[in-house]
Amino acid sequence: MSITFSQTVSGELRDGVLIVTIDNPPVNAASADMRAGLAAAIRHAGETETVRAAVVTGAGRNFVGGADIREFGAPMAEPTLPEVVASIEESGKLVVAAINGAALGGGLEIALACHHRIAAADAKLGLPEVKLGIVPGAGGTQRLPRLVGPAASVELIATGRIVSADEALALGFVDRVVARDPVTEALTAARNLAGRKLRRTGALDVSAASAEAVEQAAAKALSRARGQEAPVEAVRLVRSAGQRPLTEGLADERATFLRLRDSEQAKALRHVFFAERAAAKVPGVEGVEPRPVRIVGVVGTGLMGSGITVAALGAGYHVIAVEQTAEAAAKGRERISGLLDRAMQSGRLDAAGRAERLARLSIGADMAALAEADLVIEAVFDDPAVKTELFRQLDGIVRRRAILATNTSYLDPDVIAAATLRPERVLGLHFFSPANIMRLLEVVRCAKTEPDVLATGLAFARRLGKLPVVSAVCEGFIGNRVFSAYRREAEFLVEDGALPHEVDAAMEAYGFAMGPFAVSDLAGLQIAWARRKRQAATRDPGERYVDIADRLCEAGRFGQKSGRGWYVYSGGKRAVDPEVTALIDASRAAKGVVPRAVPAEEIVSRLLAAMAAEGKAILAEHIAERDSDIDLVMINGYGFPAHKGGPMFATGQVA
Ligand code: 3H9
Repeated sequence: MSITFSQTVSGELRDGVLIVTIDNPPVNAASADMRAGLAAAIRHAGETETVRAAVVTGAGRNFVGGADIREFGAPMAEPTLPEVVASIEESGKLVVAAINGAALGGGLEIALACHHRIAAADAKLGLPEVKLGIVPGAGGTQRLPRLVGPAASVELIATGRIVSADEALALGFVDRVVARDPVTEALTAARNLAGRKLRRTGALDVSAASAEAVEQAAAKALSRARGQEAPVEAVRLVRSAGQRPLTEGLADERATFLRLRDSEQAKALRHVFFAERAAAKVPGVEGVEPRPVRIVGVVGTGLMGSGITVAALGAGYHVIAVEQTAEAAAKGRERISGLLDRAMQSGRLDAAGRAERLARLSIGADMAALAEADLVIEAVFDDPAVKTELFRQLDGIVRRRAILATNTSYLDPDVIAAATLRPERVLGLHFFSPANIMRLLEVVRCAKTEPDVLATGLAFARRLGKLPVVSAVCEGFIGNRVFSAYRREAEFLVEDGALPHEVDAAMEAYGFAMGPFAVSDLAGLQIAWARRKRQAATRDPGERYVDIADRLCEAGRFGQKSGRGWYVYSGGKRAVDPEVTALIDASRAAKGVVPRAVPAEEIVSRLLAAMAAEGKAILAEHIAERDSDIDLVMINGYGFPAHKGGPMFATGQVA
């Protein structure tokens, strides 16, 4: 017999056990209706004599994806999640969580309050609240330490890391992992455990951990938190869990959660969360079936090509990599194995994984090998003649349905596509370096790219674990174009009177890992110099132009690699170089500019405004689909701090 507790929660009594199913698509979020239904179900179990125990599970692929983030802007309706969670923990009847899929945030908090937890092997568990600029608000910071200790809790909660069911079992916050159907297993557990003393998580002591371990976990998590408040608060709350009664810890956690929920950082991170989901919706491609891709061809195994190869191998593809000569191919193989070695050193890969990946790679100097590939990505030198010739050649080698992608940063992919007989199968896949690590992938829709070709590019990017953002064709696509505007304004600031290190310091204080001049030095000044020279003939003479970077290049200062650029480098450390300051002075004097002090606030606001203005132009030209796509590109490809929401959000341009 089925019992309806609310629109999203129902129950079924089986052999004295009430199976409570949460069915609130798409992710079973803890909405007001769901909370009311779950509370009613637990009450029903407690009050009904024929019910010996309850099992809580989710319908579909998720257990509970967390609190309903869409409700965060409005006042919370009763019952609150902490109230529901408390009613589960305090229930007089056994409650077992059958974790069938993702148990995240408030979803995991529900599970932690249950008296026993059984997870499906493919379930994902975690408290990712810090990624939304908040801390767990329904007991996560107080109950997790009671199950796994403070050091592991600090690591999990302050980073928001999501773990597999096996890891959750090893850590101690699930009791059992089953290959299939956790509900059946939970029913058995419910029958076995019903009537015995309930194990209430909140009543457990926080195990003593070495202060050093907690300290280390906190330092590591916070080193990546630059300027974000939530991880700091998460660490504080977890630390306090063992030092005061549960009720006090819960009250502090709740107050902190409510305060952070309304913070600017949380608003910005919510924007980023929904921006990522919006970016997946590409007009004209929804419902379009991608072409099957099993074998990926990569032309060129330099820095980019080898990174792309490693990313594709990591996603399970077979890769055919091609170089111009056998020697270059041998070097490419070395580079690729080197990247895999590094992944092993950092613990991301084991020896068996490395061997298995290399077994899926073939590398040589024969272009004809690409006849087997379903998708070929070129990552050769960014020269128009080289690329168009290559595409012409590839056109005659690959299968009819194979897709051709260019990784160009600045060349016009429409021109490259036009060199082929089938431009409709050409698109841009603009990876960011290092391509095996960076999450952003600009998927460039050329004038003639067919919808299923674009859909294939998007599906490929997702399988690589990347965040694809679609861009139409323009000089630099979304990212480099906005970044150029940023860099240009940074140079205006220097010409006006700021010094490069002052500009960098202001942006680093804002939240960037590196300011624009430090980034230029890291990337190298030559590519931008070449581009400026290319554009010189068509540049509007009335346009403001700062020639300091040209002077630096003429002086052989190409950035960090040459030991000198905007800064001088020794032992990897940057320092202000008086020679550069003199060069800047001379350039200002030549233009009759009297330098003035530029305050940090002006530096930040002008640089944000420059990015946003370019973003608006990009939208007006239909290069980007939506303002939030621009924010995602700048956050994931250019180090814009996520907790500031991206340049469009930060300047109030987002609708
Ligand atoms: C929290 O729990 C606070 C508590 O501690 C305290 C409370 C008091 N709410 O990602 P997908 C939407 S904070 C509302 O593509 P998948 C999403 O926008 C929360 N909506 O699916 C999208 O909508 P649309 C902590 C949500 O299968 C649709 O669902 N939890 C929520 O690839 C599909 O999303 C998290 O941070 C939500 N919580 O992945 C987990 N979640 O179709 C956040 C998703 O209109 N969620 N939506 O664009 C996830 O990580 C993934 O969605 C999940 C499923 C892994 C669950």
